[in-house]
Amino acid sequence: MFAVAGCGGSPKAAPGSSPTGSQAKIGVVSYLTGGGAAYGEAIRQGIELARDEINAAGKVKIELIFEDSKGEKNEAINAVNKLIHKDNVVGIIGPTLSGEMFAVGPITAQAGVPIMGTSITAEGITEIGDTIFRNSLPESLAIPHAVKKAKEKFGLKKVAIMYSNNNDFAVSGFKTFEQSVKANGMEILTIETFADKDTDYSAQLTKIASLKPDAVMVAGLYQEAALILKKAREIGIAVPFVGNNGFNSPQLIKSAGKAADGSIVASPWFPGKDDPKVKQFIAAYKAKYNKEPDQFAAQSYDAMHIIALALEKAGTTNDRKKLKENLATIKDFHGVTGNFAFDAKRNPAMDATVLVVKDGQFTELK
Ligand code: 1QQ
Repeated sequence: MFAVAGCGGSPKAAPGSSPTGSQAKIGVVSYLTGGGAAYGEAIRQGIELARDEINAAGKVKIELIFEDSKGEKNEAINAVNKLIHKDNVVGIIGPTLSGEMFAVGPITAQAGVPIMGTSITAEGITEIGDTIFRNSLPESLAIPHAVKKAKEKFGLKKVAIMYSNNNDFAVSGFKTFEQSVKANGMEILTIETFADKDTDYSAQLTKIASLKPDAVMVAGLYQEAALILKKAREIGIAVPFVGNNGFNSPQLIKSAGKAADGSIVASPWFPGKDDPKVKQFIAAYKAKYNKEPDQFAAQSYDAMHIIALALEKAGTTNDRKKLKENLATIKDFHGVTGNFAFDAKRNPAMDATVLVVKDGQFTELK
């Protein structure tokens, strides 16, 4: 099927490596068009800003090849196959969604190509194979913070939970919510499901309203979450909403407007941090894109720098195995999302801040 790889004029690569050259070719699979494009766009911008800085510093030269997955598993699979077999990339950043990584992870593991998610948070991701990395905080580390903080702050006793049941990240987030709510001694009044791209949430929310919960936990992406928030506020559900990683895009606030106020979410990114590195990143991002970076931009910016550092340590631009081995050794990286290290399972070990949307802005929930 991939007989085309290696012929057609491109230099032939040794097995397990991409063609020799002074630039390291990195593939990026991102959700660039469609309902979740604000995630992918932020990711693309963070990576490109980091690439510019890396190339200007000159220790390693990076060439990026972007592929749009449209948030679809099949598109992500096609993209990854092209990047591995046709473009001969040394490593891949992405994809955007956990479901996409469950689809492409086994392909990259089989090919021995390191791949790093910058936004992927479901349980079980790095277990796919030892070439799979992520610098995004798993839900199992983020959600419990948000649930605990919300309980303390708002005296929560009984909650409702909603989640998208055809989205791997949301299903995983739901399980973590459920455990976390129980661990904090709260009662679950009801569990309601929906599906990605649903537009009508009246049935679930009418039921939830009748049960009078102290808060609603939602595991989903911003497109669906924004509609849920709007409908909930419209029918008089005024309680806090605790979201998972899907809530971390400012697009949630843009789409839901006032209805987003009172949304709580944990994130490793907080632009108000008193850290010169964070300030410098925000200034550079604003200068390049004329807007504030969000969590997804910050995580992908860090990811690109982490990969460049690993390439530098490995002394290679094309050896996939060396890149993989050196990535695993990164333990002391200080990024804009905080102090970063890969743990033994190639997940990040880092802290989260609990945020709440207030007057249309993410602020720290203290
Ligand atoms: C995942 C996520 C999404 C919110 C990324 C956009 O965390 O799919 O794992």
